[in-house]
Amino acid sequence: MSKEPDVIRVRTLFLSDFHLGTKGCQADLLIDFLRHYEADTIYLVGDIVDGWRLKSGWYWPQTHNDVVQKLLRKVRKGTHIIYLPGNHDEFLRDYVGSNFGGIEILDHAIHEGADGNRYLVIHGDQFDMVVRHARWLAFLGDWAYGAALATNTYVNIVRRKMGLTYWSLSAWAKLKVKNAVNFIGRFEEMLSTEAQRFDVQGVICGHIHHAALHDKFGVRYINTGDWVESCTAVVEHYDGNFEILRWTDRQVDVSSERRAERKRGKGQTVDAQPEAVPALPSPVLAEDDVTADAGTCAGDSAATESGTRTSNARQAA
Ligand SMILES: [Mn+2]
Repeated sequence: MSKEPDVIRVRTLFLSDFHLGTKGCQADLLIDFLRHYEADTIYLVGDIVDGWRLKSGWYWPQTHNDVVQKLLRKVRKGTHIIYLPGNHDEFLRDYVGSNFGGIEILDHAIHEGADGNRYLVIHGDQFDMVVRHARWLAFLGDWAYGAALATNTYVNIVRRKMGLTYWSLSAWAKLKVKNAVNFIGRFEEMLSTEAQRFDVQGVICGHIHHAALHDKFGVRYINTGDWVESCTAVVEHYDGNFEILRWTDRQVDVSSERRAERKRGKGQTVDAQPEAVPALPSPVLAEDDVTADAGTCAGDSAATESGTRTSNARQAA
């Protein structure tokens, strides 16, 4: 029962949006995933611990502890872990540059890919303000973009000091844009723009709970998804290929394997090698789904393909 599963070793793991400390966190699936994968480097791409929620009531079951222990054990076994705080674990931004139990805290990082490309790794909430006001910023030019980024940080520090909840981009998007697909597309475009400003070939982020991997905006855009609903992770294999894994699909396979194993009789070793689940192709929305409400944003035309899994861009982001 406690037999270690066959472990897949990858070059890098990118994980985000665990929201530990909330009931939504799928800690059991996450622990199962962490048992199956070992990596040279793990990037924790923000919203790992949900500090905003913890303040309004302590929720910290054993499984959430187990996730933390599992990560610390990996550090002891030689994995390099880099933690890039998000908006829900923004309290850690005060510790950027520090090291906790071997876990390095950074605001953002540049990942040198095995494919020879460089990737900006960042949670992504830094762009909420820009995504919201993209329409105006396009008029006002480059300085406004920088100003919006700075304002975003400032506003959230003030909100945090006042004990307010985090203002949610995705909740706003649902109300305001009617169609969250527009918002996902804008977010993806903003992050891709930022990668270009950093003069790198791609960006790897989280925040909107919508796993993705594409090159629609001139650079590679990779989103790690979340462990509240979609249970997704991004791996970089040693050959340089990136892949989105969906662990909920994998769970189905695990239980059917177990059933098959029981039927065949005990004592037999079943090859429990988890198969990588390929990223779902982004379904294309009907053109008339895109409402005129946000129609003037520069990114909207390209946003229509971003997919129908809009429930992933949840209020927790
Ligand atoms: Mn976030």
